[in-house]
Amino acid sequence: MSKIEEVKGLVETGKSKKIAEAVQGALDEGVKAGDILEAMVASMGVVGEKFSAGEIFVPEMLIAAKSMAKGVEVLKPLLAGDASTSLGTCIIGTVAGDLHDIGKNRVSMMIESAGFTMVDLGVDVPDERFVEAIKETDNVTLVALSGLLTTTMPSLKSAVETIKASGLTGFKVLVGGAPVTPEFAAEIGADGYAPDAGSAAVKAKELVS
Ligand code: B1M
Repeated sequence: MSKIEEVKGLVETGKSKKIAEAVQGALDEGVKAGDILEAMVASMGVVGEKFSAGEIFVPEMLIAAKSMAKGVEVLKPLLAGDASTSLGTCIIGTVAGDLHDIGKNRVSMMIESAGFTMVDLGVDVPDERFVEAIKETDNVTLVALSGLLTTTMPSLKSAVETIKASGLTGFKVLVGGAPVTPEFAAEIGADGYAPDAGSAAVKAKELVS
Protein backbone atom coordinates (compact mmCIF):
# COMPACT_ATOMS: atom_id res chain seq x y z
CA MET A 1 0.00 0.00 0.00
CA SER A 2 1.35 3.48 -0.85
CA LYS A 3 1.87 5.93 2.00
CA ILE A 4 -0.89 8.20 0.66
CA GLU A 5 -3.38 5.28 0.75
CA GLU A 6 -2.22 4.59 4.30
CA VAL A 7 -2.82 8.25 5.26
CA LYS A 8 -6.35 8.10 3.81
CA GLY A 9 -7.11 4.89 5.68
CA LEU A 10 -5.81 6.36 8.95
CA VAL A 11 -8.09 9.41 8.58
CA GLU A 12 -11.12 7.30 7.73
CA THR A 13 -10.53 4.95 10.68
CA GLY A 14 -9.42 7.73 13.02
CA LYS A 15 -6.02 6.29 13.91
CA SER A 16 -4.50 9.53 15.12
CA LYS A 17 -1.41 7.99 16.76
CA LYS A 18 -0.03 6.67 13.48
CA ILE A 19 -0.92 9.46 11.12
CA ALA A 20 2.02 11.84 11.65
CA GLU A 21 4.44 9.09 10.70
CA ALA A 22 2.38 8.12 7.65
CA VAL A 23 2.14 11.76 6.46
CA GLN A 24 5.90 12.12 6.87
CA GLY A 25 6.29 8.86 4.95
CA ALA A 26 4.18 10.19 2.07
CA LEU A 27 6.29 13.37 2.00
CA ASP A 28 9.43 11.23 1.96
CA GLU A 29 7.96 9.33 -1.01
CA GLY A 30 7.80 12.67 -2.82
CA VAL A 31 4.05 13.35 -2.53
CA LYS A 32 3.38 17.10 -2.39
CA ALA A 33 1.99 18.54 0.87
CA GLY A 34 -1.02 20.00 -0.99
CA ASP A 35 -1.83 16.60 -2.50
CA ILE A 36 -1.66 14.91 0.90
CA LEU A 37 -4.02 17.57 2.26
CA GLU A 38 -6.44 17.01 -0.65
CA ALA A 39 -6.35 13.26 0.00
CA MET A 40 -7.21 13.81 3.66
CA VAL A 41 -10.07 16.15 2.71
CA ALA A 42 -11.40 13.47 0.34
CA SER A 43 -11.25 11.00 3.23
CA MET A 44 -13.29 13.36 5.40
CA GLY A 45 -15.82 13.34 2.55
CA VAL A 46 -15.96 9.54 2.82
CA VAL A 47 -16.44 9.88 6.59
CA GLY A 48 -19.32 12.34 6.00
CA GLU A 49 -20.97 9.97 3.53
CA LYS A 50 -20.73 7.08 6.00
CA PHE A 51 -22.27 9.31 8.67
CA SER A 52 -25.12 10.30 6.33
CA ALA A 53 -25.69 6.61 5.53
CA GLY A 54 -25.88 5.77 9.25
CA GLU A 55 -22.82 3.52 9.03
CA ILE A 56 -20.86 5.56 11.59
CA PHE A 57 -21.81 7.99 14.33
CA VAL A 58 -20.54 11.25 15.91
CA PRO A 59 -17.68 9.63 17.91
CA GLU A 60 -16.25 8.14 14.70
CA MET A 61 -16.51 11.54 12.95
CA LEU A 62 -14.74 13.09 15.90
CA ILE A 63 -11.79 10.69 15.89
CA ALA A 64 -11.49 11.03 12.11
CA ALA A 65 -11.31 14.82 12.57
CA LYS A 66 -8.68 14.41 15.30
CA SER A 67 -6.66 12.18 13.04
CA MET A 68 -6.82 14.68 10.18
CA ALA A 69 -5.81 17.52 12.51
CA LYS A 70 -2.69 15.56 13.56
CA GLY A 71 -1.82 14.99 9.91
CA VAL A 72 -2.31 18.67 9.09
CA GLU A 73 0.11 19.59 11.89
CA VAL A 74 2.89 17.86 9.95
CA LEU A 75 1.93 19.68 6.74
CA LYS A 76 1.36 23.12 8.24
CA PRO A 77 4.95 24.44 7.98
CA LEU A 78 5.05 23.31 4.37
CA LEU A 79 1.70 24.81 3.42
CA ALA A 80 1.94 28.21 5.10
CA GLY A 81 3.71 30.58 2.75
CA ASP A 82 5.98 33.37 3.92
CA ALA A 83 4.21 36.34 2.41
CA SER A 84 6.41 39.38 2.71
CA THR A 85 3.61 41.92 2.41
CA SER A 86 1.23 42.70 5.23
CA LEU A 87 -2.42 43.03 4.39
CA GLY A 88 -3.43 43.70 7.99
CA THR A 89 -5.05 41.43 10.54
CA CYS A 90 -7.79 38.92 9.87
CA ILE A 91 -10.04 37.77 12.67
CA ILE A 92 -11.43 34.32 11.95
CA GLY A 93 -13.84 32.03 13.73
CA THR A 94 -16.56 29.43 13.39
CA VAL A 95 -19.92 30.96 14.29
CA ALA A 96 -22.04 30.29 17.37
CA GLY A 97 -23.42 26.78 17.75
CA ASP A 98 -20.95 25.28 15.30
CA LEU A 99 -18.00 23.11 16.36
CA HIS A 100 -16.49 22.35 12.94
CA ASP A 101 -12.99 23.74 12.56
CA ILE A 102 -11.03 21.73 10.01
CA GLY A 103 -12.22 23.84 7.07
CA LYS A 104 -11.85 27.04 9.09
CA ASN A 105 -8.28 26.11 9.99
CA ARG A 106 -7.48 25.45 6.37
CA VAL A 107 -8.99 28.76 5.31
CA SER A 108 -6.97 30.45 8.08
CA MET A 109 -3.74 28.89 6.82
CA MET A 110 -4.42 30.04 3.26
CA ILE A 111 -5.40 33.59 4.25
CA GLU A 112 -2.25 33.79 6.40
CA SER A 113 -0.13 32.68 3.47
CA ALA A 114 -1.72 35.48 1.41
CA GLY A 115 -0.16 38.03 3.78
CA PHE A 116 -2.54 38.54 6.70
CA THR A 117 -1.78 38.25 10.42
CA MET A 118 -4.35 35.85 11.84
CA VAL A 119 -6.31 36.02 15.09
CA ASP A 120 -8.25 32.78 15.46
CA LEU A 121 -11.18 32.90 17.89
CA GLY A 122 -11.87 29.16 17.54
CA VAL A 123 -15.28 27.54 17.27
CA ASP A 124 -18.75 28.32 18.62
CA VAL A 125 -17.89 32.01 18.73
CA PRO A 126 -20.69 34.28 20.04
CA ASP A 127 -21.50 37.25 17.77
CA GLU A 128 -20.36 39.78 20.37
CA ARG A 129 -16.97 38.09 20.70
CA PHE A 130 -16.23 39.03 17.09
CA VAL A 131 -17.01 42.65 17.89
CA GLU A 132 -14.83 42.60 21.04
CA ALA A 133 -11.95 41.08 19.08
CA ILE A 134 -12.20 43.77 16.38
CA LYS A 135 -12.05 46.45 19.12
CA GLU A 136 -9.11 44.77 20.91
CA THR A 137 -7.01 44.18 17.80
CA ASP A 138 -4.93 46.64 15.80
CA ASN A 139 -5.36 47.07 12.08
CA VAL A 140 -8.22 44.62 11.46
CA THR A 141 -8.85 44.60 7.73
CA LEU A 142 -10.83 41.36 7.45
CA VAL A 143 -13.27 39.28 9.49
CA ALA A 144 -13.71 35.72 8.24
CA LEU A 145 -16.71 33.69 9.39
CA SER A 146 -17.09 29.96 8.88
CA GLY A 147 -20.27 27.90 9.24
CA LEU A 148 -20.67 24.22 8.36
CA LEU A 149 -24.21 23.40 9.37
CA THR A 150 -27.48 24.41 7.77
CA THR A 151 -28.65 24.96 11.35
CA THR A 152 -25.91 27.52 12.00
CA MET A 153 -26.53 29.57 8.87
CA PRO A 154 -28.72 31.89 11.01
CA SER A 155 -25.64 32.38 13.24
CA LEU A 156 -23.69 33.56 10.21
CA LYS A 157 -26.48 36.04 9.53
CA SER A 158 -26.61 37.32 13.11
CA ALA A 159 -22.81 37.54 13.34
CA VAL A 160 -22.67 39.69 10.20
CA GLU A 161 -25.57 41.82 11.47
CA THR A 162 -23.94 42.30 14.91
CA ILE A 163 -20.57 43.21 13.40
CA LYS A 164 -22.15 45.70 10.97
CA ALA A 165 -24.42 47.16 13.68
CA SER A 166 -21.38 47.80 15.93
CA GLY A 167 -20.52 50.79 13.75
CA LEU A 168 -16.88 49.66 13.59
CA THR A 169 -15.30 50.23 10.20
CA GLY A 170 -12.10 49.65 8.23
CA PHE A 171 -12.58 45.95 7.52
CA LYS A 172 -14.51 43.63 5.21
CA VAL A 173 -16.50 40.53 6.17
CA LEU A 174 -15.91 37.27 4.32
CA VAL A 175 -18.16 34.22 4.84
CA GLY A 176 -18.00 30.60 3.76
CA GLY A 177 -18.59 26.98 4.63
CA ALA A 178 -20.22 24.03 2.90
CA PRO A 179 -23.90 25.13 3.09
CA VAL A 180 -23.17 28.78 2.24
CA THR A 181 -23.95 30.09 -1.24
CA PRO A 182 -22.98 33.38 -2.87
CA GLU A 183 -26.68 34.34 -2.80
CA PHE A 184 -26.92 33.68 0.95
CA ALA A 185 -23.73 35.64 1.57
CA ALA A 186 -25.12 38.64 -0.32
CA GLU A 187 -28.51 38.34 1.39
CA ILE A 188 -26.97 38.51 4.90
CA GLY A 189 -24.84 41.54 3.99
CA ALA A 190 -21.40 39.93 3.86
CA ASP A 191 -18.84 41.71 1.69
CA GLY A 192 -17.54 38.51 0.17
CA TYR A 193 -18.00 34.76 -0.17
CA ALA A 194 -15.59 31.98 -1.05
CA PRO A 195 -16.34 28.30 -1.63
CA ASP A 196 -12.99 26.90 -0.48
CA ALA A 197 -9.72 27.76 1.23
CA GLY A 198 -7.78 28.68 -1.90
CA SER A 199 -10.44 31.03 -3.18
CA ALA A 200 -10.89 32.46 0.34
CA ALA A 201 -7.27 33.67 0.20
CA VAL A 202 -7.79 35.18 -3.26
CA LYS A 203 -11.04 36.84 -2.18
CA ALA A 204 -9.46 38.11 1.05
CA LYS A 205 -6.73 39.90 -0.88
CA GLU A 206 -9.24 41.29 -3.38
CA LEU A 207 -11.50 42.62 -0.59
CA VAL A 208 -8.77 44.59 1.17
CA SER A 209 -6.96 45.87 -1.92
CO1 B1M B 1 -20.29 17.20 11.42
N1 B1M B 1 -21.57 17.47 10.00
N2 B1M B 1 -21.72 17.35 12.74
N3 B1M B 1 -18.93 16.84 12.72
N4 B1M B 1 -19.18 16.78 9.98
C1 B1M B 1 -21.04 17.57 8.63
C2 B1M B 1 -20.76 19.02 8.28
C3 B1M B 1 -22.23 16.93 7.78
C4 B1M B 1 -22.29 17.43 6.32
C5 B1M B 1 -22.13 15.39 7.86
C6 B1M B 1 -23.23 14.69 7.09
O1 B1M B 1 -24.35 14.64 7.52
N5 B1M B 1 -22.92 14.15 5.93
C7 B1M B 1 -23.47 17.36 8.65
C8 B1M B 1 -24.09 18.71 8.32
C9 B1M B 1 -25.41 18.58 7.61
C10 B1M B 1 -26.00 19.91 7.39
O2 B1M B 1 -26.05 20.76 8.22
N6 B1M B 1 -26.51 20.08 6.18
C11 B1M B 1 -22.89 17.32 10.04
C12 B1M B 1 -23.66 17.17 11.22
C13 B1M B 1 -25.14 16.89 11.03
C14 B1M B 1 -23.09 17.25 12.51
C15 B1M B 1 -23.82 17.13 13.86
C16 B1M B 1 -25.15 17.89 13.95
C17 B1M B 1 -23.99 15.63 14.15
C18 B1M B 1 -24.79 15.30 15.39
O3 B1M B 1 -24.44 15.67 16.49
N7 B1M B 1 -25.87 14.58 15.19
C19 B1M B 1 -22.76 17.70 14.85
C20 B1M B 1 -22.92 19.22 15.06
C21 B1M B 1 -21.98 19.70 16.13
C22 B1M B 1 -21.92 21.22 16.13
O4 B1M B 1 -21.17 21.80 15.35
N8 B1M B 1 -22.71 21.85 16.98
C23 B1M B 1 -21.51 17.41 14.10
C24 B1M B 1 -20.29 17.20 14.74
C25 B1M B 1 -19.12 16.92 14.09
C26 B1M B 1 -17.82 16.58 14.83
C27 B1M B 1 -17.59 17.47 16.06
C28 B1M B 1 -17.92 15.13 15.27
C29 B1M B 1 -16.75 16.70 13.67
C30 B1M B 1 -16.06 18.09 13.60
C31 B1M B 1 -14.73 18.10 14.30
C32 B1M B 1 -13.91 19.31 13.93
O5 B1M B 1 -14.16 20.03 12.98
N9 B1M B 1 -12.92 19.53 14.74
C33 B1M B 1 -17.63 16.59 12.43
C34 B1M B 1 -17.11 16.31 11.14
C35 B1M B 1 -15.66 15.90 11.07
C36 B1M B 1 -17.90 16.40 9.97
C37 B1M B 1 -17.51 16.04 8.51
C38 B1M B 1 -17.45 14.52 8.42
C39 B1M B 1 -16.21 16.64 8.00
C40 B1M B 1 -16.12 18.17 8.07
C41 B1M B 1 -14.76 18.57 7.55
O6 B1M B 1 -13.86 18.80 8.34
N10 B1M B 1 -14.58 18.57 6.22
C42 B1M B 1 -18.71 16.70 7.70
C43 B1M B 1 -19.03 15.94 6.42
C44 B1M B 1 -18.32 16.53 5.21
O7 B1M B 1 -17.83 17.64 5.20
N11 B1M B 1 -18.31 15.77 4.17
C45 B1M B 1 -19.72 16.91 8.75
C46 B1M B 1 -13.28 18.85 5.59
C47 B1M B 1 -13.09 20.38 5.47
C48 B1M B 1 -11.74 20.69 4.84
O8 B1M B 1 -14.10 20.86 4.62
O9 B1M B 1 -15.28 21.98 6.56
O10 B1M B 1 -16.35 21.89 4.23
P1 B1M B 1 -15.13 21.99 5.07
O11 B1M B 1 -14.36 23.35 4.72
C49 B1M B 1 -14.14 23.76 3.39
C50 B1M B 1 -15.29 24.61 2.81
O12 B1M B 1 -16.52 24.43 3.46
C51 B1M B 1 -14.76 25.99 2.87
O13 B1M B 1 -13.36 25.84 2.71
C52 B1M B 1 -12.95 24.69 3.46
C53 B1M B 1 -11.67 24.15 2.90
O14 B1M B 1 -11.70 24.06 1.49
N12 B1M B 1 -14.94 26.85 4.03
C54 B1M B 1 -14.84 28.21 3.89
C55 B1M B 1 -15.13 26.56 5.34
N13 B1M B 1 -15.17 27.67 6.05
C56 B1M B 1 -14.98 28.71 5.21
C57 B1M B 1 -14.88 30.09 5.43
C58 B1M B 1 -14.65 30.92 4.32
C59 B1M B 1 -14.54 30.40 3.04
C60 B1M B 1 -14.62 29.03 2.80
O15 B1M B 1 -14.54 32.24 4.43
C61 B1M B 1 -14.42 32.81 5.70
